[in-house]
This record gives sequence, C-alpha cells and structure tokens, in this order.
Amino acid sequence: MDKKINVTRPSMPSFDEYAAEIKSIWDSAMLTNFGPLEERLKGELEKFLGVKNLPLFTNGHQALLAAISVIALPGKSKVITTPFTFASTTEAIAGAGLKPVFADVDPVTYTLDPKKVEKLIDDDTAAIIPVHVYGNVCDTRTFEKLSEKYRIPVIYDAAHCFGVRKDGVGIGNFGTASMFSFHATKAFNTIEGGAAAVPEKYAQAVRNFANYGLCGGATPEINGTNSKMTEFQAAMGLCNLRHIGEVTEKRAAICAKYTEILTEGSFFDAATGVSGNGIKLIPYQAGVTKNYAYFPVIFGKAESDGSFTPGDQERLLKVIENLQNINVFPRRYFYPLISEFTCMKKYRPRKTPIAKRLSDNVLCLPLYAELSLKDAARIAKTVLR
Ligand code: T4K
Repeated sequence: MDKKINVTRPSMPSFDEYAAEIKSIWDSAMLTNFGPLEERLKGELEKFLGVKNLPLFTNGHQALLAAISVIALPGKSKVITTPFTFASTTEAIAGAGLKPVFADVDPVTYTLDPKKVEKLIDDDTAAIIPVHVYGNVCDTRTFEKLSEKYRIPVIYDAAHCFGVRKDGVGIGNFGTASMFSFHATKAFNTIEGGAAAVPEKYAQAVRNFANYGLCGGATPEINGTNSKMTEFQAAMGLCNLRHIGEVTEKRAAICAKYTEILTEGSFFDAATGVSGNGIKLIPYQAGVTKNYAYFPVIFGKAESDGSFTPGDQERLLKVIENLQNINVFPRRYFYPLISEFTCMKKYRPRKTPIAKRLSDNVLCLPLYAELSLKDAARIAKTVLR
C-alpha cells in the first residue's frame, strides 16, 4: 500500500466545523477552568452515555486518578486489578499511593476474573479496578456482589468502552464509578480528554479534584491536582459527538470485513470468537452493544472442545513483518504485561498465566473510520497468508 496505515487515526470534524465551534472562545475569552463549552459537553455526554454525573478531565488517566483518590477506602493500601491493560490503570493506582495487586483474567473476554479477585480480598483492600478491555464488558453482576459482600468500591476503567451499553444501560452506571478516555486514539476524542462517571455523593469532590481540590472557597477540603479540560478540547468533543453515529457505523463495517475474511474457510464460533484458522477474535456478549474501539486478534490453537489456547508467537511476528512490508503498522496492545514492567517489580506481582498468554499472542489490527474496506480486506488477507 502506498500510504502508511497506522493502528489508528483520530476522527476529526472538518476544519470549518471546528473553527465555527471555537469562535465563541474569542468572545468569552474563557480558555479553561470549567468554561461554557466544557459545561455544554459535560451535559451532552451525560445524555449520550446515559449517566447522571460526568466530571470532565484533561485526560482519562487523570479521571481515573481522581476517582481512586476520592472513592477508594481510606486507610487501606491495596487495589486488586488486571495486568492485561494499558500502563495508565496501574500508574493511577500507584499515583494515588496504593499498591496494585494483580489477579488473572477470563480467557474468553480477557477481563478481570471476579473469582480470582475474591481470593485476594483482605482487610487491606481499598478498591477493585477491573478494565472493560477492547470494549469487552466485565462480569459486572459478580463484581457488584463482591462489592456488596465486602463493602469495597469497584471502579471500572472503561477507557475502551465509550458509548457501550449493557442491557440498555450505559456502561458508566455499573460499579461505584467508571472512567472514560477521550484520547486521540479512542473511538471518540476530545484531542486528549477523559471523564469519570460517578454517583451524586462523589460528583463534587471528583470535579474539585481536577482543580486542586478547591471547592469554591479558598481553602481546599481535599487534596487535588490540576487536570481540567480546556475549552479547545471541549470544542473538539462537541464536534466529534455530532458524528459519532456515522463513525461507529464505519468502524463496525471494517470489523465485519475483517471477521468475514479472517474466518473464511473454517469454523467460527461468534460467542467465543474462536476460529479454526488459529485465531480468536472479540467474543459476542449477549445484551452488549459494541463500540468497535479495537480489533484484537489472538494467535493460537482452537481446541476440539471449542476452547482456545493462545500460543503462536512465531506466526504473530511473521504477520507483523508481512504487514509492515505493505506499510501497515498494527500494535501489540497490550504487550508486555503490565506486571512485567520493571517499575512493577517492587510490588512483587503474582503470576497470571492466562493474561500472560494473551499478552504474548495478541495483535491489534488498524481500525479507524477512514480505513477503506478495500484496505481492510487486504490487511486481513495478509494476516491469513
Ligand atoms: N486505561 C486504558 C485501558 C487505556 O487504554 C488508556 C489509554 C488509559 C486508561 C488512559 O487514558 P488517557 O489518559 O490516554 O486518556 C495510546 C494512547 O496514548 C492511550 O490513550 C491509549 N490508552 C493506549 C492504548 O494507546 P500509544 O503509545 O499506543 O499511542 P501512539 O502515539 O503510539 O499512537 C498510536 C497510533 O495512532 C500511531 O501509530 C499514530 C496514530 N495517532 C496517534 C496520535 C496520538 C494519530 O494518527 N494521531 C494522534 O494524534 O498510546
């Protein structure tokens, strides 16, 4: 292919549409500190995501840090989480002065396994942070039961789950709180940006956290930082939100094309994503609407009982090479496993074999609205070659 195809490319409005949106900033002279565009975007996103309180932030990482800092149980030191995620999840835990404790993931959805989490809960557990990885929704029902049984907050990292609904309910309504990322590389972007969906009782504190903890008065009641969303970010969000339906449809069509070609000539179990072509794709989840944020392919072997054993790095590396030869640059999200980072060694992470196998064998194919179906077909054929 002549042009370089990266794993993603941000969706953007036309220049004129953005210029029209930012024009008011020259009248208001409000650039940041909860300006009118930020307020408007907050309201529109609350409606779109079906949540009541959605403080906005300069990025998703800061939104997660704020949620943990305000909601995690005081006086406790550990947070149980997944190692199969982006560095941000664990960095936010560490940033809040807490210790990440890793539990393994479910082999079908790749999300944190609540049964493994329960075994790790003790008197020092401050919170549980599962991640809806790639838009696959966690076992929210079991996490809710754990949360009630042990009186521990569950804060979801929903960075990959913008617009996803489960049984008609916006994903931000599950658990005690949920963080969204609006980074340039996400299904919806505000350039950089993020938000925390929180219940009423935490809403003001989480919003104040973004402004040094200032609560309207001069003396902060809580410690905080500066992580407010600017008016230019909000303007991008307002524009992009207008086009989200059309962008999601295009992403869905690309995923359908990838799936069609990658599973050709062999069996495909949509419920698990397992194909006889030695790959596993995103599983179908009953009642869950997808946002087509990522297209991960796991390389390995389909077993006769319908399960899948990840494990074909040789093929994965060959696929990367073949794709790079045609100017296509997929990404190994998430490799290596977070628990293998040098900076995590001090937490003495336990072994998580399922997450490890996934991480070693996963490749995310390019996915963005402007990717043509012709290019998607060629990429998929190259993966199968
Ligand atoms: N939790 C989870 C589970 C997450 O995945 C993330 C972020 C977070 C929390 C934290 O949310 P934020 O604080 O970021 O809001 C990217 C993103 O920086 C990061 O937001 C994202 N997850 C992560 C999965 O991926 P990189 O290092 O892969 O990005 P980069 O710069 O290599 O970009 C990937 C490709 O996208 C490039 O090949 C080119 C293209 N690109 C990128 C940017 C930034 C563009 O075409 N335009 C752009 O502006 O981390």
